[in-house]
Amino acid sequence: MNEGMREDCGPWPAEGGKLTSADVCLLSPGSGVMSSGLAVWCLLLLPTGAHGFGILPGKSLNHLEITESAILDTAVRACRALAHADGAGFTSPARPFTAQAVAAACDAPKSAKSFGHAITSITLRNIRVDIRHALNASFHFDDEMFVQGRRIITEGIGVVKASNKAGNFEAARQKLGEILHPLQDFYSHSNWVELGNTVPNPGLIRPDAHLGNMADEGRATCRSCDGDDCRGNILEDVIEERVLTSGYFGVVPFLSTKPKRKCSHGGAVDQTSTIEPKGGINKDTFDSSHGHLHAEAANVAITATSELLEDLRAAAGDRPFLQMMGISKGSSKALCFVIDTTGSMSDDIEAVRTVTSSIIDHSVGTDDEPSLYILVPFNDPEFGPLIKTTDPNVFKNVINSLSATGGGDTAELSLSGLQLALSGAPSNSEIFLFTDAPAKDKQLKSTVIALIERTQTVVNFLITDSTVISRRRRSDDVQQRHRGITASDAQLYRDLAQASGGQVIEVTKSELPVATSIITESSSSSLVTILQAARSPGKADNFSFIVDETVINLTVYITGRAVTFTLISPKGESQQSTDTTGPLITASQSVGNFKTLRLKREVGLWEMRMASTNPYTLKVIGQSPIDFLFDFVEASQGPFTGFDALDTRPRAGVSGSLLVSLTGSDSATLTEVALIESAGSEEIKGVVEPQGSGRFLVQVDRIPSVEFVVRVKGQNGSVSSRASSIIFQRQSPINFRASNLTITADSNSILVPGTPFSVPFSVMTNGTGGNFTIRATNNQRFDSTSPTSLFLETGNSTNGTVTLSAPLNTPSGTDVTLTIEAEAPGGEDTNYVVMLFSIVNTVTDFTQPVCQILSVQSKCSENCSLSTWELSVRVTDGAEGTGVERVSLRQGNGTMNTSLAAGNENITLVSYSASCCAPDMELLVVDRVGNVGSCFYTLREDSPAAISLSTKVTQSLFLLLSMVLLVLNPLH
Ligand SMILES: *[C@@H]1O[C@H](CO)[C@@H](O)[C@H](O)[C@H]1NC(C)=O
Ligand SMILES: *[C@@H]1O[C@H](CO)[C@@H](O)[C@H](O)[C@H]1NC(C)=O
Ligand SMILES: *[C@@H]1O[C@H](CO)[C@@H](O)[C@H](O)[C@H]1NC(C)=O
Ligand SMILES: [Ca+2]
Ligand SMILES: [Ca+2]
Repeated sequence: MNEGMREDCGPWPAEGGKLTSADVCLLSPGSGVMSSGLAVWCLLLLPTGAHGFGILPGKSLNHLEITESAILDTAVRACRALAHADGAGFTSPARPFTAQAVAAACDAPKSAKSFGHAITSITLRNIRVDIRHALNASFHFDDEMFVQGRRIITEGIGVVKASNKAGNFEAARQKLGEILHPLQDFYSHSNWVELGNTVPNPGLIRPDAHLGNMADEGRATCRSCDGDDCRGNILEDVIEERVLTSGYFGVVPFLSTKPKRKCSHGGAVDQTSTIEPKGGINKDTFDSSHGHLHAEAANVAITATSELLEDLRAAAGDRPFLQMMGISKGSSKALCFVIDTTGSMSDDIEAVRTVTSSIIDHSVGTDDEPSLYILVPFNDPEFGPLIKTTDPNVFKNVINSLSATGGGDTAELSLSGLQLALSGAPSNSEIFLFTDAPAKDKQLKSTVIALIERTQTVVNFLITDSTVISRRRRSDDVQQRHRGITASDAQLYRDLAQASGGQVIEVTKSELPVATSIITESSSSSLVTILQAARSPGKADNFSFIVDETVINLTVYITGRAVTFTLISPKGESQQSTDTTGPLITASQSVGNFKTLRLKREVGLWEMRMASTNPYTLKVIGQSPIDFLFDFVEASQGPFTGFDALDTRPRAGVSGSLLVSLTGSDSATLTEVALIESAGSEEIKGVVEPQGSGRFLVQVDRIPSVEFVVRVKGQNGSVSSRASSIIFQRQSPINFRASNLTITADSNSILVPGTPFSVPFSVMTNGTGGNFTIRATNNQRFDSTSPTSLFLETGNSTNGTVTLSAPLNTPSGTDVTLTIEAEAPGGEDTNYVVMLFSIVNTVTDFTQPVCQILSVQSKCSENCSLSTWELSVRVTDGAEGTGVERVSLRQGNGTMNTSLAAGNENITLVSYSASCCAPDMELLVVDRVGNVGSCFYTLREDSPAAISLSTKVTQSLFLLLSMVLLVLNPLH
């Protein structure tokens, strides 16, 4: 691993063995001068018109960039370690790293999109801290809030580790983003850098490490700046005695809480800096009070971020850590089934078994292998649990063990099952729901739609024997069950499918095995949506779509009865639905109401003229590496500019913003983003502003009041050298809705099992007032209380509180998705807020496991390759510890065995033997709550006869140091 780091770092450094930030490979490449600004407050200083996160090319380095840079670096190290552990080679991508290049280097090229999603999710949570907690000093290490800031970070680390351990990666990402903010702010807002420190403060991420010598309440720390020049405003004795302080901050003029003779944050917004001692000490940008130290602060912040990530990586293990980052082998997609297991479903379950086996057997070891398998069974009155595994054989067994029984009356709990799946599947998944019955839990419809919109997940329904009601009724069904789905029952499923851009496939049980081909296709990696539309009631309409040269396997799905169409290719050839042969459709399949057409590969503008008066849906998909991700974001209303990702519907009829990322190509660029009304063709185009790293901020004048989809167009730069670079088109399959209601809730806390947890929220309407229905639903079936209605007056906001209680035995790392909905009188307008909370038991174990040498044997001779050395070590977690969870070899290529001590399960015995040519070894020891220790042993070359052994128990934090030691004392 140190070898690897050197590769990335350029010449490995270190004068006098001291690790300085300039030596660490986490710096941006080739830049003697850092670009610029730890932009917490720097956003503020941007001239109006420069929207976004403060990224001015070549100028500023903000939270987003610091975070992304550290994530990319840490992912590369984890991938390298995994590759080496698998005996494979690893080629580091060229700097500067991009998500695309890192995913490719990790041998997971299909993960570009989910890696991009993870980075965005983490960084948006980081940025949110400036918007939601702008004035909470603890989140920014302002006002000398060192202990409080450290508590936010260390508690958060515990949550991230528990969530990772439970495989709840989205919860881990959100918490991680939130705690990286104060971690990074520390280096900009405190005097750590002014004290001459060039490495991170270990006390910030470890509760048992010393945070430093903090200034007393009454201690004077600053004098006024000399005009604009704030260099040297920190008092000399503070520097000499290495006393830690930070700037005070306040935005309200004449209401400063700054004690006498303390430093201020500084800058135009900070009103405390106008009071003696004037000026400030922040290093947010080059223009800040201490802007001359901006580059130093930004560098240490990157290193600190990487160290925190390394600690999480060591606690989780490389593979789960990479999963948290969205990087996994295979398709990087989940195969997700929600299955009715009531009495009549045995044929359907059999079809699921067959298609699952076929997908697994054909894809294992390929890029199409699902990275995650999810199953949610539902019945009546039972449903769930959600079963999640990365092991295809485990999943096969789970599917094989399903049987069809029970269910009572006809209707079943399909939406409860779907709610579980939507809360447990990664964002941007595709879910397949199998049933032959109507939903018994229709009241969950709006909750399910909220989850579809927020997770951007597609739901397909495979409904069998929906048209056989009369036959079954006449027959003497043993169970006397009235199977079948009426038109209105089916409409519920159609509405949900339509909201998500999925299909409702209605077939007989015997036809189902044919229809499952859609599952096989959707599980293929790099599937993109080019067009998705629906007309209900049906009407003749023309749809056009652009096919670019990166698209293969162009496929059209049509659902609907007796739907006719004419297809016209870019070259003007045409083929009708009634033509059994023709130039454009290379293959087709029709089963039930579902038609699949494979199109000839032809680049350019295609047209589909639908002629049906029956309701229909049309979807055009293909395979291409180029895709996009987006979130609705909202400009901050607070003192700081910036954008916050919405957990709600956007506001209807007013301007709005989207943050769009292109994935799968470093050379692609976005040229157009349009919101298209789903039922018609009205388009609202946005203004696209590049933000760097493949991100674009899009401003639209108006978010439609009716359902709409998001379509992007762009150009793939890699072909722009060619005379005619073809534009690409992608569409989000999800149909979004906006609302006149605003609903806000704080989503920033941790649930403790057994303790009721309050979620205050407020609702406001811009439309007509009245009595609004309130619904609070959670996917864990935790007890909850909430108002059932609230009276709202136009323009005024009304508050309510939801209380959630997690049972005492809820395991740490569990998460719960809470949806709070508000529905206008008459039901025309609904908004919601979807929140994810982690449940964590109070952590009392803050110490890492320790190692103790039992014996060393070395028979090393002159020729090291002829001799071996052996070591045995005992690892324990102390009397108060949670116990040793995992021991792994971090360095050394010898053979390691571990066992539990006879009669004492709290002691892990490690035996290690290696060639004398490999004299170093390092153990990583992790306890059950994720405290990481590392034990390093080396045979010194200078005394080969009498082996001297250096033992050092280190935290992962000090790993870099021990690696430097290794590099400085080369053995060969
Ligand atoms: C996609 O196309 C390739 C060749 O172009 C073919 O080998 C493959 O089977 C197709 N995949 C699907 C799912 O149709
Ligand atoms: C919001 O209010 C406007 C004006 O009252 C109305 O036209 C529009 O349909 C409403 N939007 C939604 C989503 O209800
Ligand atoms: C409220 O609605 C009016 C008219 O529809 C619109 O001009 C205004 O911007 C809306 N305000 C908000 C906060 O949505
Ligand atoms: Ca039933
Ligand atoms: Ca411990």
